[in-house]
Amino acid sequence: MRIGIVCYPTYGGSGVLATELGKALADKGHMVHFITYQQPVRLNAFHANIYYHEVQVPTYPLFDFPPYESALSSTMVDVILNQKLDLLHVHYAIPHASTAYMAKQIVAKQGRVVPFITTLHGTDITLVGKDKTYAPVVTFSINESDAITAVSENLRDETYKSFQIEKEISVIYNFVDTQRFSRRNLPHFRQAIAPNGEKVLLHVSNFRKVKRVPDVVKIFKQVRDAMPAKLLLVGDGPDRPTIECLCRELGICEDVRFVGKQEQLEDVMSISDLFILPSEYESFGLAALEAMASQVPVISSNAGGLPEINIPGVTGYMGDVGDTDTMAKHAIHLLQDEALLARVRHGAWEQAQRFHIDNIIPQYEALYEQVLQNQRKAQLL
Ligand code: GMT
Repeated sequence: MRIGIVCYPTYGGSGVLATELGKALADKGHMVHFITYQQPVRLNAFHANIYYHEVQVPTYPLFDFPPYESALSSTMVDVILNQKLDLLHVHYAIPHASTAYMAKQIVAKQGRVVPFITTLHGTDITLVGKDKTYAPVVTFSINESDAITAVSENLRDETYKSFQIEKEISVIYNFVDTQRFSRRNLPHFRQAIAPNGEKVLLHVSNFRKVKRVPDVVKIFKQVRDAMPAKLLLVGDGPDRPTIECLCRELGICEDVRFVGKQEQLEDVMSISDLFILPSEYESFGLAALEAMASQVPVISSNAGGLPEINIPGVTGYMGDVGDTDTMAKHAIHLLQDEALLARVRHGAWEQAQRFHIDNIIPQYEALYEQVLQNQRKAQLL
């Protein structure tokens, strides 16, 4: 198949997932065309079946807001026609679903029928999409999609609750490349981070409010009071100054390391003992899954889709949003009991196998086939 993938190219989970999906489809022989305003972060090596089309947004003194959506739709049209795409798969509803709808209408005028699939990722529904300034367009463009997927049952249910959706939403979970995210022994790296045998706690995110990174710091403070420990904070974002202030207030700066945006995440996960994700909402929690594949148990909140992947006592533990005491208590208990820790590490690894890339990619391929078949049937009518 010739597939166009549209996503945010930055460090967000939706862009990561879309890029990994495109790479996996290319490995299986499909021709994959990424249409984004910047090279996606995980698209970092040459692949014979992968093409990249940059969306250029020309500006003009009249524009306070350069019309990105128009530029994106026009680029989609260009790629559909010139690369003979069979379908478009857009990730994150805003504005990708409405721009795909526009592109579909434009090429239809030229006799080309190109279906589009929208994958809902989380904040496009639960935070931004619900806002009444966007909701009518989001509702319309989701309903106009030829197929809709959500990355967890929770996100599917939230979408039905928040919008008037007339179509079926299929759940296709996030996936992990368990070859890449498999625990490796990296003694020098571990020694550099935890020179005196300290436990290593890890958090990875875009440091937005929804991630509640200050809660990570509060949980860590309690763990560090109970045992020697280090905290690695991977990523960056708007809450960083607040987080740094909190570390200073709590007097734990020397044990907290901000390591910025990391591409070699698998290495960081390989030297970690616990992954902390106390989010206000998480449709799935891709980073937690990557941690599990690396045999790192997860201490998380029980928000959104997290209970669908983090099983208490098996892969980690959960607490209510904001209940840092409970999450810290679980973390300390787990880290102090070596036998339990070994069991939960194995449980986390086993759980990650359920979301193995080889189990999930065929679900997307089957959906594409179904959509193309529906389109052929509709053309015969
Ligand atoms: O939260 C992020 O890291 C960004 C966000 C995005 O859409 O870029 O991630 C969402 O999509 C991921 C991939 O499907 C999910 O694993 C995350 O749980 C989800 N984030 C939220 O729901 C807050």
